[in-house]
Amino acid sequence: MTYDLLIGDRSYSSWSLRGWLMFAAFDIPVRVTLAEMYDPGFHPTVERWSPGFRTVPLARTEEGAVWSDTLAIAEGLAEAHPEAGHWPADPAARGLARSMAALMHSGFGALRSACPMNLRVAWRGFAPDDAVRADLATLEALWARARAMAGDGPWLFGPYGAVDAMFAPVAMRIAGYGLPVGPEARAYVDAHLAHAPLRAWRAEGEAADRTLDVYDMGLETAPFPIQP
Ligand SMILES: N[C@@H](CCC(=O)N[C@@H](CS)C(=O)NCC(=O)O)C(=O)O
Repeated sequence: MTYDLLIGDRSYSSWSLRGWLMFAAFDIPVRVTLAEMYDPGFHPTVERWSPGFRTVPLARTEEGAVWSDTLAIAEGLAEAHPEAGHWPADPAARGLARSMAALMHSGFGALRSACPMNLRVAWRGFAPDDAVRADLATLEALWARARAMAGDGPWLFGPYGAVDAMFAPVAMRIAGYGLPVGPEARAYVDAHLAHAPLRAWRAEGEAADRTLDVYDMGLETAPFPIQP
């Protein structure tokens, strides 16, 4: 079974990254179509894939079912590929993983709006305000709670799971904006920076060579910590 996935610009679309990782990090074949963000054709393309929806990512199965939204993609794939391990097998760990993925989906608004994902550059001199620091404190506490339940492996519950795909863009923000986190959280960020699928995604975004000025923070830049 090969799926189709509609994504936005790889360097900037954090939700597309999450959706794509739900396939790529679990060795599930996927054919990607790019809809360039801020282009007049973007929303009409999304609507053609799934009338009434306006955002990427969108996944389509060979049978024509469409999953809009990263959580729908995670649940659709977990149902179709139970052996892939999107969620932890242990019920308590699975409950926490699902809760954390849901919180990532609906929360951390301060961090998300102050630090848009940008995989093309790192920013120097970004000063997080109290709201961003509070989001980071929540993240660190939840990550530590998950790691306390983790089996073998560097990810939140040991092996890579859907919850790690949900947090991958946050890890990229911590790396790219130099956000202050403790050593445990930093180790988790470093695991994402070294993750082969994420590196491949970033390299493809670089190759697209399309810089969107709307994501310019007006700060001094440095090379992004993952190098090709
Ligand atoms: N909750 C959605 C969020 C998707 C989302 O906001 N995607 C952005 C790109 S990163 C988008 O398509 N924006 C276009 C728009 O909002 O019109 C998900 O989980 O997939």
